Amino acid sequence: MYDNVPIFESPFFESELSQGIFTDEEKDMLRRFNRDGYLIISTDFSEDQLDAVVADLQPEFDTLTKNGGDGRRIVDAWKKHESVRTLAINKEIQKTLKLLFQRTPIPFQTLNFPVGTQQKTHSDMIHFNSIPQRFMCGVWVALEDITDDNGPLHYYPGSHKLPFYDMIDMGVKGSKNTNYKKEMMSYAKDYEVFIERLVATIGIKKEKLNIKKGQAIIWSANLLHGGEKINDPNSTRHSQVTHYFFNDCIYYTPYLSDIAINKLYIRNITDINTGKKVPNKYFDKKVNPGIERAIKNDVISMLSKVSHLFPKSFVEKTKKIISK
Ligand SMILES: O=C(O)CCC(=O)C(=O)O
Repeated sequence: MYDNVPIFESPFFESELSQGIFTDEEKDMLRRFNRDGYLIISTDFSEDQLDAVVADLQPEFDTLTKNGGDGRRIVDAWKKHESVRTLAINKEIQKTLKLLFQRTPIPFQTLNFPVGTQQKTHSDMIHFNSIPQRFMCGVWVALEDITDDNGPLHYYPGSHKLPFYDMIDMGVKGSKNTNYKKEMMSYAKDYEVFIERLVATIGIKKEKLNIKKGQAIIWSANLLHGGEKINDPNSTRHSQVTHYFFNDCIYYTPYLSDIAINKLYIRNITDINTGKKVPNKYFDKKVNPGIERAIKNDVISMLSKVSHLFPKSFVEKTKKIISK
């Protein structure tokens, strides 16, 4: 077994499946996840639990809309609303994720949408990746029935098997995106355009997610997906996505990183299950958040430029302290 590759992504998938202890039903789920990169599931949420999320967030969506925002998403509402947290920490969903990835899931971010996002096609891996790679997924829960009218989610079955396209493939230095505005511009201009062209060129088939209230889709890190056009402008499309990493990894943001020059934008994630920070780990050893490392490198490089103004021993000592 190669534990540093999620089993469904393994080039030796069938052989690994036969070595593990799985029921026929589990093998079927793993085979579908391996082939398609997504899985549509039923959940055990009651109507009341689903409705509570919508009711709790409605005032915030209203305020966002009133203040001129597009009112399309609330990030990390789990911190304030138990109803949102309840969906994110659901045991049955996490049991399924544990089966699919053979590691313990860590819910680390929630997004809530009142209407269709019409978001361009992307792979979540550009936002969230792990080392070892691909220990990440999204779980999108329908809080009402989803049809072609209210801007359903779309996805490309099997697209998780495509290579992962990082910012360098677009000719962009991710770590140069040092503020939010630059980040967003580069994401739209470089990344989304590249993926749009990729999808059109290789001609893969798109599917739209028409599911019922209470159903959910699990997508693997590299599955291409986005939001369809809203056909009914008066429609709502309440939904919640929870993003999950898995234990014992480094968690980082590829579109802000340049690994080759040691600028790894490591995330400092919180496990929504426990409310506690999760250490980044590489082969069982803790690793500090990389943005700190990137800053340290910049400070050292600046110091080197003015080092002739100071005694050598002082410069060396300062570099040592910064590097710790
Ligand atoms: O809900 C949608 O329309 C898109 C959501 C999405 O792409 C995401 O959360 O990564």
